[in-house]
Amino acid sequence: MQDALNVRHKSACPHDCPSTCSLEVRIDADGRVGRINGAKDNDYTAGVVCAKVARYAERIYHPDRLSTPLKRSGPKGSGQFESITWDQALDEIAGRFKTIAERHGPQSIWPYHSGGTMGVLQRYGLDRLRNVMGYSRQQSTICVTPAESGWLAGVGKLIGCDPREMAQSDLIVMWGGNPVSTQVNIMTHVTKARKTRGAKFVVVDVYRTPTVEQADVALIINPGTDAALALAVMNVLFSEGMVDRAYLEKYTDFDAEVEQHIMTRTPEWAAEITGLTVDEIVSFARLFGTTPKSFLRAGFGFTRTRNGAGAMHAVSCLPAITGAWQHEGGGAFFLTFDNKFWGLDTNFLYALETIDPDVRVLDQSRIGAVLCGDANALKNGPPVMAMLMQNANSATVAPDTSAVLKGLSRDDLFLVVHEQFMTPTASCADIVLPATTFVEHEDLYYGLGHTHLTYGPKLIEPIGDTRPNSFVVRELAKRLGAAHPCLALEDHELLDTVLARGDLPSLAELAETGWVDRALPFEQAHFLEGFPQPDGRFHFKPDWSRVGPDHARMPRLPDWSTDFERASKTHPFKLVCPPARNFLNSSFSETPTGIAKEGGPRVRVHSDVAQDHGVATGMRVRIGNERGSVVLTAEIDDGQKSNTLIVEGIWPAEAFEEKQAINTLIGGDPVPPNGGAAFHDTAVWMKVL
Ligand SMILES: Nc1nc2c(c(=O)[nH]1)N[C@H]1C(S)=C(S)[C@@H](COP(=O)(O)OP(=O)(O)OC[C@H]3O[C@@H](n4cnc5c(=O)[nH]c(N)nc54)[C@H](O)[C@@H]3O)O[C@H]1N2
Ligand SMILES: Nc1nc2c(c(=O)[nH]1)N[C@H]1C(S)=C(S)[C@@H](COP(=O)(O)OP(=O)(O)OC[C@H]3O[C@@H](n4cnc5c(=O)[nH]c(N)nc54)[C@H](O)[C@@H]3O)O[C@H]1N2
Ligand code: SF4
Ligand SMILES: [Mo]
Repeated sequence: MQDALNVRHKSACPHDCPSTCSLEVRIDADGRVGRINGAKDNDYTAGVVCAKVARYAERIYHPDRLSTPLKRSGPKGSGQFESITWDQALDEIAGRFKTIAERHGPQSIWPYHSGGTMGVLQRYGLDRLRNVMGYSRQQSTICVTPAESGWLAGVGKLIGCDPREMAQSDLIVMWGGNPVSTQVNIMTHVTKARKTRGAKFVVVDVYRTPTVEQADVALIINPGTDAALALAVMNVLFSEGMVDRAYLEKYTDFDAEVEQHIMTRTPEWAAEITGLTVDEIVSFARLFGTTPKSFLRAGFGFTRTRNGAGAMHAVSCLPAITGAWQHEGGGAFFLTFDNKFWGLDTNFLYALETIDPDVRVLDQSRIGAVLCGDANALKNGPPVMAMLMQNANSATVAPDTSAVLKGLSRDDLFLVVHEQFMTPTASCADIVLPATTFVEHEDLYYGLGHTHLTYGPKLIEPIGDTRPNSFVVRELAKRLGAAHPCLALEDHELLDTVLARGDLPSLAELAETGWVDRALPFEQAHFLEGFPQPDGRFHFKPDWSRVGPDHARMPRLPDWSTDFERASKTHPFKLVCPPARNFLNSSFSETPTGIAKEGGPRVRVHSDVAQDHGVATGMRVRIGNERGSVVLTAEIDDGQKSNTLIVEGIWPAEAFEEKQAINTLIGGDPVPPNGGAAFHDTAVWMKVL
């Protein structure tokens, strides 16, 4: 605890944003958190944070913060609760968990965490309790899995070139991401390259985002067609001789079969699929093929579709063909999400050695199907009868929201939600526990979009009677008889221990420096010593069976797959639901500034369609499919292809006229080969109201 007032303290942003900014948090003279800035001396953050975190005090001191444990006093979902003490709450949870485990087996209890905080302790620390008790495990698929699958298929590990190298690039390709809104620090490094080297900035997206507005070249394509564009670019690279054959020979599994296949995927073929012109494709390919220092920065967005893993794989082939990986400022980066890279002793932190491999692993994204008793989603095991949810607002963010709400509201489900706010998920709970925010507890944070491991200390006392996630885990462990050395340590001791066991700086040192930079040496980050694959090569012909169980649906060679939700006569539009700039997933949709800036749920409709349908800005429209329908306000905008509809932001159901949130329309079927949700892959119809 640091008690100096009127001073800036080092911290880290806890949110699910790959920027993981190093922060300077001002504690004002009255002991309250004031303005938050980006750390100037961290060369990735470089003094910049997004506006929503700069005004974080609005969230910390929000009058609606949960401040005491609550017990349901009315019917499920009625929102009627009474205050209870922490002891009462914890005793009741432990008692119910014991009875349920005796009656239905420990696997009928499903501890569940998501990305509300990304701290290594406060997010994943729940796994300690789960592992020691033999409760059902969680496959965390809601965010990165389709992208990860595609990257692992070719590259082999979630590591890549240092993103700070973008400043040394002559061409930066932002593929399927919107960093101006979703990880603003990328733009700092892009801007440097543009200013100092005149670098070109290309963005591939499906609508005119704030990032597209800053691009030199914007490629606006039909949703789900990225692999076709990537293949056609490869085709031009080969037909115009912009290929590094020596590199392909030395570092990849490239062969004649791959080349012949690529030669069938012409710009004409891709133009038809993507909606781009042949010229647009060819000139982008030429720019890429003639710029050695080209940096491919892959986003998540283009992979949130049923053919998304294949799209990531196809896109990741591009720098292997030109050999861009060899150059400083060249190559590619997606995410640094690799245990060995970060170096913490996660075995100890999460009691991993206590895992019983026979315990089933339930898919986080299929929470609706799991709770509604789908045998396949339950892995043919017992029904889930109890849950403890931390950092998760599944009632709003998960796909197939109708099933999620039905499941969370089951009378025979004992639901505990640990939250900062009374979210739609918490409203369904039997017990609601009030949670601290990041300045009220301590943690370590992986910089998933860069290479810093950053420390966030406890800076203020918890608001009201809030407690960190780790407190709940420890207290339940005591009451349930879960014994493991990691559960016996206080947060500070535990973090210090896993740092020491990982040969990293101590917590005291990190408190001084703020972070440790885990960047790899150039040769390793550029895979000049080989790719992290069993044969040391980049794979054009991936072994998808090593990536996930549903591998039979994956193309054997890099390719565009038609295996996704395509527009049809009855569902003529493709709906894409990307993040809102002023929210962070569902978080900040409770802060007045966030709400005011975003305005309300809106759907962007192209003017060609608007004319045909008689829609104008401000009119109410209903969009839907067999999963349900939602009512939104139309906004005419020609930033996307005419059959694409855009709805930004994961608004709570109550923001919608009929109290149906947008994810009602999104399918809960897992994305091949290893799961994940297809948030941007939905075919819908539209009616004017
Ligand atoms: N339509 C649509 N849906 C999407 C997406 C999309 O692009 N479009 N994106 C998807 C993606 S990528 C993701 S990652 C998921 C995110 O889904 P979630 O991780 O569920 O969403 P968040 O809003 O980030 O955080 C959930 C909750 O965590 C709480 N929280 C924050 N810190 C703490 C803490 O320290 N302790 C406790 N107990 N609670 C805390 C917050 O108050 C918040 O309500 O949403 C997915 N859903
Ligand atoms: N302000 C803000 N910041 C955030 C979040 C937030 O909700 N709000 N969420 C955080 C989280 S959890 C994550 S995972 C990251 C996500 O960060 P991003 O990667 O930026 O977000 P995505 O939702 O994955 O969508 C990115 C872009 O992909 C585009 N897209 C959708 N479909 C396609 C397609 O088929 N092809 C192509 N080329 N593009 C497509 C969308 O239009 C969108 O502009 O952002 C994080 N940061
Ligand atoms: S939400 Fe992202 S951009 Fe904003 S402060 Fe946090 S890490 Fe930085
Ligand atoms: Mo995410």
